[in-house]
Formats: sequence, structure tokens, C-alpha cells
Amino acid sequence: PQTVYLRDYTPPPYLVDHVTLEVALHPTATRVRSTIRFRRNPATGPGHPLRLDGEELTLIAAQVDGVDINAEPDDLGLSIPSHLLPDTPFVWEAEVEINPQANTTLDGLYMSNGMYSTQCEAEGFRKITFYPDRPDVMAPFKVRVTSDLPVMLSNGNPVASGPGWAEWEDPHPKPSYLFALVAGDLQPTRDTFSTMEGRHVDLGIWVRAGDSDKTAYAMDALKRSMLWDEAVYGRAYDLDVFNIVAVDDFNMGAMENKGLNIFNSRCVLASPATATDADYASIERIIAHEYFHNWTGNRITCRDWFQLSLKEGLTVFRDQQFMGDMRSHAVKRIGDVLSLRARQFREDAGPLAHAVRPEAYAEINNFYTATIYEKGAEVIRMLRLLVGPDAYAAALDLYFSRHDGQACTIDDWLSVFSDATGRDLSQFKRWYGQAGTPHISVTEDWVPGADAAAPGGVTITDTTTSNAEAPAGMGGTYTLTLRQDTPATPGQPLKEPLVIPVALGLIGPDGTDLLPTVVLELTGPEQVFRFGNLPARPVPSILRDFSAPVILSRDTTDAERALLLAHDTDPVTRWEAGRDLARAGLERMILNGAGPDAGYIDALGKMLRDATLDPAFRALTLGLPSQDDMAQGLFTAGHTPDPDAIHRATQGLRRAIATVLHDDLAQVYDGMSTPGAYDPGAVPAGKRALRLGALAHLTRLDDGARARALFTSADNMTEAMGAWTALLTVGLGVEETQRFYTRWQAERLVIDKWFAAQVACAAPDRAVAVATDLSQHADFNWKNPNRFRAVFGALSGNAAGFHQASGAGYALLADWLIQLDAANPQTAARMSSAFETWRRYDPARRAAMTAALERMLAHPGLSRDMTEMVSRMRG
Ligand code: BAL
Ligand code: ZN
Repeated sequence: PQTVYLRDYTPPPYLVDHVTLEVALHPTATRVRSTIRFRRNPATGPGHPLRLDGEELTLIAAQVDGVDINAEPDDLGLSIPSHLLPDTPFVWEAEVEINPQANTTLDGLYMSNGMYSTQCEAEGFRKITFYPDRPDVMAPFKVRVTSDLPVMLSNGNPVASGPGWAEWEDPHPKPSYLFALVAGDLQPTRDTFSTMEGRHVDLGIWVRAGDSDKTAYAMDALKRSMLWDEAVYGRAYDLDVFNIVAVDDFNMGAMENKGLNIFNSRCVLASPATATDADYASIERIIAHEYFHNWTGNRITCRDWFQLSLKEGLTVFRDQQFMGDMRSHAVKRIGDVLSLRARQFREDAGPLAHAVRPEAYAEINNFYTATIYEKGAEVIRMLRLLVGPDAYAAALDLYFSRHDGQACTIDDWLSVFSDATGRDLSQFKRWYGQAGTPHISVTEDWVPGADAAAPGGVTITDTTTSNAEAPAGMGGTYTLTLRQDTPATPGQPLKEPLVIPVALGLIGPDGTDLLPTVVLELTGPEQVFRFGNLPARPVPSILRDFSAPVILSRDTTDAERALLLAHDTDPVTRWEAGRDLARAGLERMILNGAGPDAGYIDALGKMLRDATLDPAFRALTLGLPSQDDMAQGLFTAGHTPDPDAIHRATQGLRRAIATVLHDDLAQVYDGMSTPGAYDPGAVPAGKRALRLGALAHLTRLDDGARARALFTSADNMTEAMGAWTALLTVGLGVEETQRFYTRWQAERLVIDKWFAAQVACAAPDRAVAVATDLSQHADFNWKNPNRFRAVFGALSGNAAGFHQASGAGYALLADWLIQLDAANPQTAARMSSAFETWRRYDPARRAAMTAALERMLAHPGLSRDMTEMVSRMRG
């Protein structure tokens, strides 16, 4: 495939002043008439041809200023030579025919369950009509849709409608990737919102018949998002309507099309009986994320796709802030750290590592990654920490006022911060260009003082910028040396030091705070920080609130970890201390055959019994590092991870926790019930999380009695799933599996869970067989991305099952990815990252994984998406 480079960017030679589309919908022969007002871009000079992207279009006719033109499209579009075009503004008209029913890629205009839907980001609009399909061409759109379906929606405001037609007008200039059109037999849930500027907005959530009882939570989340963006960022909505549509067949979670967000049904529909607490939280976050894009993405968009994180990193950061405000900042942050490590650190450590602003791509759809999204958000979080919340707010105000209506770059974004704060961000900018997760190693020194510490508190010296010695005779001096090192990544053998904010607190041996949080700025390869006037040797609490996306290593004792777990005032580092204890114990079990760590279990018991702690936080401390996380940690430390040994150790530790803490777990289980009507709010959800965490352990000892009882009595999906998966995980639950299916057969989103849980919870030696059986089930529709992911995403997530020594997991996934690729390259390519970890493993597993990669690559007709992903992974 042809590679696109950031360095080759040139501005568009023709700009668009207005677009009119007339779309006559038909399942196999949709006609699209476009009328586009072009003018030459004065910034690029004369002589350029007009290049219009277009794929899978049948051109019926084209005119320039009303005169027929003989355009001859190739596979990727068409070009009109400059000399055939007037120097003054001109009108391009074209009629094309497309076949939505045959479009299984779910990109462009396609049919799903009798409805028409579009997906244009990143480059789907070119499958709808000929157009300069690049984000730096922005124009107002008018759309007329005709169809025999009752509901026809597009971007912007409704202008007029009649039987069989509807007109929409979007006054805000937008890039083509934000175009959307939906038609179907859809039911609305309606509400209204008044903006702080006094605009009345009609809100609508449009769903298939039978789903209207599942829209209330999304509507509530939407209104809270609108209010929050006004209150926190001063951003008001700018159209008279805001519509959301639920679509079953959708590659992504959702899409922020201007005024017409399109959602994967999974990310919008919820009722207590069919959705879990995690689903509710995910819906709240995604509704907010897509809404927030209206300003960070739509009003201010990206100049080119290398700048994708400009809108995605910022919008993820904004949705993280929102969720923290709606729920618990600590719990949200810990959840984000878990997901960052599971997806982004893993990506950054393997052959798919790339910078937040990549330099090259073959298929941009392969770059909607954890690095662009989550690491992009982390970079903005660091920027805010470094400049402070007030300067951050001032910079954002400047960003919105300076760049509204523009297609921008990450350089523009950083210039706003340097202009607003006077800070030189040239070194900070490396976070955008340099891939890989930085490692920070810590060494310490302690010199006791001759005298007691003097009043006035701890003194802090950064020895890079000051030679001052700690004053003699005034308490002890603690010295912290921080070293940073970013490993080589594909195409980037050498790395430069980054600006890393390290939030630090110091804790005394009795658990009291000696130094409240300070933010150290690590800018060199190595830096020494001296803390004077201390009454006793402190234990450092490093990387509070996970102040930077780095891997921290420090020689630490279990006693220090236990002290932090008991006393750290920062919830993130406190949770991390427990996590480190669990990890260290598991590593000894895996590598040395040690038994479960009694000290860890004892510390866990203390947390479990501590009723002053938020149940959601306690539920998080009860979780163990995932098996994939353990594998990555072992590999980073120079070992070859054995997935079976990791699985055995994890099971062994769980059994020991259940046995030793049985009474505490039983007490938590009984004490954390949430009687009354189901409430998806954070507080009851936290109690359910803790209760179900306890249940998972107890099910190992009570032969499933509690879980069976809860499965039968549960009036909500969270508890029903929690109980059923607790049974599955210990090899029970055959009858419940059948009952679950019978009860929920008609609810496709619940049946996705039914498929996924059976594979995810299968024993390692059963996972491939279970996935194979389920792929033959009458309800397995492999063309539906949610269903495909339910089975095969769950298979690659079942670490010991996927990495079975026989290689059967790799072979099965490769077979299915090849099959899916022919219909839906985007989803196939995204799921192929299951193979990105092949270098971690032993020679036999490596050979089996690379054989699967080779086999996929050799498959005739493999898509550009898959070819790029598989080639990058193979290296
Ligand atoms: N822009 C693609 C979907 C999302 O990030 O919201
Ligand atoms: Zn987004």
C-alpha cells in the first residue's frame, strides 16, 4: 500500500464555499447529486488540477458551470486539469450511483437492518460522492433526502419535509468526515435543552422499534454533558437540534457527526434489566465524548489525519474530567490507568508503537489507537498539571477564540499554551513525536540529621538548578535521583529526554504526611532532588494521581508498600501500592514457585474491612493485575512469560484470598447489597462492584450456592452477569448459561454478553473449543462487529486460552480475521492487534504467532488495512 507522510502535506488547491447533496435512497441503486461551489485557493497559486476523491462510485454525469465534462475516474477518484477550470469560482455538479446494500465495510453509506446509515470518518465520504475528502476543506452543507422510509435525518437543522423527502441545512462549515445521513423506521425519544446563550435545542435519540425503553439514561447523560461543557469550558451548543441514532452494525463506538451523532447500539441503549453498571458508565462517557467533539473536533478540526490526537486526545481528556466530576475522581483515574496500561502501554511496547502524532500511515483507520486517544489525553493532563488549572483554562479560551472554524495542527495547540503562559514548550512537544513508554528509575539516599527538624517544613532543592546544600543540623536529608529512559521503538532507535511531571509526597514511618504533594519536573536524563529538614526517613509516594504515563521502577520493600497501602493520602498511589504487592507476590509464585503472599492477603483484608473507604475503591484494590499485564511486566523485566504459569499463579492466589479472607468476604457480600429499585449511579454501582468482587472469590468455596441464588433473584443485569460469570470462572454455571440464553434470546446486546462471557471465562484448555462451538451457533452473525468481537475479542482477551501452546488460538483467530477482512477490513485490522505481543513469548509460541501473521499476509486480496497492520507487526 502507498504510504502517506506528514512531511508531504500541502494545502488544498481548491476550497469549497458550499455543498448541496440530493440523495435518492435505494437499497441497491442510490443516486447522489452533488452541487459544489469551488474556488481556487489563493495560497497555493495557479496550475493545480482539481483532484476529487471517489471510491466505489458509478459516475453518471458531471458538469462544470453547467457544461458537461468528460471526467474519467480511476479507482481512487478523478482529476480535472487546471486549464479546463475557470479562474473564478465555479460550480461542479455530478451524479453518482452507489449500492448501500452491498456495502459490508460499514464505511460510507450502508444498510443495516433495513435502515440507511453513514460512517465518513476518516475517508468514507469519498464512497458517497466525488469530493476533496480531506479535513482541511470545510464547507456548509445542504442535504435533500428522498426515500420511502419515515425518518430521514442529516446534519444541522431541519429546513422542510414532506411525504418521502426531507431537507437539512448545516450552516457551520465542516469537513466531509463529519457528514451524516440516516433513514429508517425509527422511534424518537425527545427532550429539550436551553443553552446558556438562550438557544432552545430539540434533542432526539432515534432507535429501532422496541428499543425506546433503553434511551432514558443516554438522554440524561447528554443533558448533563451539555451543562458541564457550558460550566467548565464555557462552550454552548450551536444548532437548533441535536440528534443521536442507534445503529446495530457499526465499526466504532460512536461518531460525532455535526448535529447527528451516530452510535453503536451498545454505546447508547441501556435498561436496568439489560445493561450492566459498566455499560451505564461507558454510555455516559461516550455520550459526553461525542457531544464534547462539537467544539473539540467539529468547530475546531484537524488539518490532516496526522493531527488526529488534536481532537481525540483533547476530547478523551475532557470526557475523563467530566466522568470524574460526575462520579469519583479517584475511581475514574484508577480505571483510566488500568485501561492505559492494558492497551496503550502494550501497544507502545510492541511493533505497533507509534507517536501521538505519527509521521506516516498507509491506512488512517489503523491509527484510531490507544496511543492517539489515551496517551494523547495523558499528554494534555500533564500539560495542565505543568501550567496549572487557571493557565490551562486561559489557554483553552484562547484556543477556542483563535481557532474557531479552522482546521488546525498540534503545533497550533501548543502555540496557544506558550502564548497564554509564556512557557517554552519545545521540549514538552517531544511527547507528540516520540513513541514508547518512558521508564523512570528511582534511587534514594538518606542522611539522618544531627538535630531534630526545625519548624518551617521540608526544604526542596533541585540540584540541577541549584547547588544549595540542605542546611546542616536541621533534621535529616533525603535524596531522590530520578532517571528517565525511553526504549527504542520501530523507526525511532534513539530517544531524547522528555519533560515529565512527577507528583510526589513523602510519608513518615508512622504513616503521617511529611510532605504534601509537590510536582517535580524531570527534564534531563537524570536529576537529583534533595529534601531537607525531615524528622525521619520518609517513604516516597511517587507518581501521585499517575502524573505521567510512565513505567516507574524503584527497589522497594513489601513493608513500604504495605505502609503506602495503609496510609497514602493519594488514592491512586495507595491503590498502586496494593497492586505492586500483588504483582511482586505473583512474580514470586510464577518464577520461584513460591506460595501465595500472606502479607499481601493480610493487607487486602485490612482494606476490605475498612468501612471508611469508598466501596468502589475497595473493589478496585480487590482486583489482581491481569494475566496480560503480568506477561508484559515479566517480559519488560527480562523474563519469557509463560501464560500457563501466570494463569496457575493467578488462580492459586485467588484461592488463597478466598480461603484466608473468607469471613471478611462473606461479610462484605452480605453488607453491600443494594435493596430497592436499581440505580446506575456511582455509589450503588460501587457497592455492587465490591459485592460481586467478593462473590467471585466466595464462589470458589461455596460450590456456587451464593452465585446461583443471586442469579435467580437478580433484577438487574449487573448482578445477573456478576453471578453467572462467577460460576463460569470456576467451571460451574452450565444450567445458568442455558437459562440466560432462553431469557435474553430476543435482546441482541445481552446475547453479545452471552457469547463473550463463555469465551472470556473458559478454562485455558477450553477457550478455543468454546469459541469454535459458538462460532457455529445460529445467532453468531460474523458480519456484525459487536457479535464478532464478542467471540473473538473475548478469545484474544483470554490470555492463557489464546496463547495455548498448541497454537490453536492463533490459527482460529487468523482464519476468522481473513474471513472478516473480505467483508469488513476496518474491524478485522483493529482486532488483528491480538498478535502484537508475539515477541514476548517462547520460541514455539513465537513461531506459531508469526506463522499466523505470515498466513494472513499471504492471503490473496488482503485489504490495505490488514496488510499494513500485519506487516507492521511482523516487522
Ligand atoms: N471520531 C471517531 C469516534 C470518536 O472518537 O468519537
Ligand atoms: Zn473521539
